[in-house]
Amino acid sequence: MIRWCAYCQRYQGDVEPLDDYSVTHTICEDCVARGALLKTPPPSIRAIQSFLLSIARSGMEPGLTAAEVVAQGDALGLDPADLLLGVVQPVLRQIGDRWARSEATIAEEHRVSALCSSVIQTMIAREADLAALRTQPPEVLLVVAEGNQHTLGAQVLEVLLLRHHVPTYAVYPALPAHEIVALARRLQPRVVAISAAVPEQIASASIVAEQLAAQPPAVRPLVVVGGRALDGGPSLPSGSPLIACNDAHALLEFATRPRAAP
Ligand code: B12
Ligand SMILES: [Zn+2]
Repeated sequence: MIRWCAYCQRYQGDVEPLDDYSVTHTICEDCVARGALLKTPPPSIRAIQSFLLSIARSGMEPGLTAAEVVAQGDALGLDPADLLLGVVQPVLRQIGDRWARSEATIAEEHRVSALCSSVIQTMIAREADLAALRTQPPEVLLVVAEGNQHTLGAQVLEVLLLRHHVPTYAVYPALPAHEIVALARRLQPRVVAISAAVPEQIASASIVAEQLAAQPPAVRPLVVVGGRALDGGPSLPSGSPLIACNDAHALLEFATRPRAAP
């Protein structure tokens, strides 16, 4: 289930059962601290649920445009990162699950993915100050693992990193391992974040991590792999320099952590 704070309308992460895409409510610590419990909650959770359904329906019928999705998110007062993580992401997961159970057609999945992709691009494009962070020397090099056709997760991460003022150099679609290594040597980011969707794609991320482990400590990045490839639990060989982590907020923490001492 997708959990939102009913008071401040911020996304609070998912709770079991994860394949249930209904929106449930909670109250976040900040709102408790502000004494919000004593006030009547706004009728927001139903609105978020029906917003989610109207995006999902765009797979089958003429439905919403990206501009309309962004405008409705604004009208509901949603933070852009919450819109992407708490609305767009569950819509994509749900269509994937329905497709895996043969309940959705490939055409439906493509339509929903295309709509979500343009919502993400619209979010990036409209934040002029974020664009500047894309041109600075990057703290994070964000790439898609060799062979991975899934780019939307990485795009959501890009928005999240930029909104947290982390200079980010992102490349989609996928890159071969040797190009990721060459880019990392040239750009010298603090973190190389690699998005992988199926377990076989972890091997190329391992190659990147092993090659970059030879860099001098002052310019040696952390190499992190994340994405649905980790669903069955990360299975990295012991001693691998590759870090497996699927938590977007942990990535922010890696991006701001000081480099290892020489
Ligand atoms: C859209 C989609 C596609 C589209 C991708 C379009 C595009 N431009 O991205 C297309 C049609 C191309 C596609 C193809 C395939 N897909 Co597909 N796809 C999906 C779907 C529906 C949504 C994925 C998505 O965008 N989610 C939303 C984003 C925001 O979430 P995310 O990707 O999980 O990313 C978040 C986190 O994982 C994390 N994260 C991601 N990367 C990283 C990296 C780091 C460093 C960190 C810290 C965090 C992190 O942060 C992101 C934001 O929160 C999922 C269904 C699902 N339930 O997820 C299947 C899914 C991912 N696909 C799957 C499969 C099997 C395939 C195919 C192999 C199918 C086939 N037989 O042909 C192919 C080819 C895959 C390939 N070679 O890469 C499986 C993967 C199962 C697995 N892990 O083993 C899924 C889960 C569907 C399913 N239920 O079986 N797919
Ligand atoms: Zn709250």
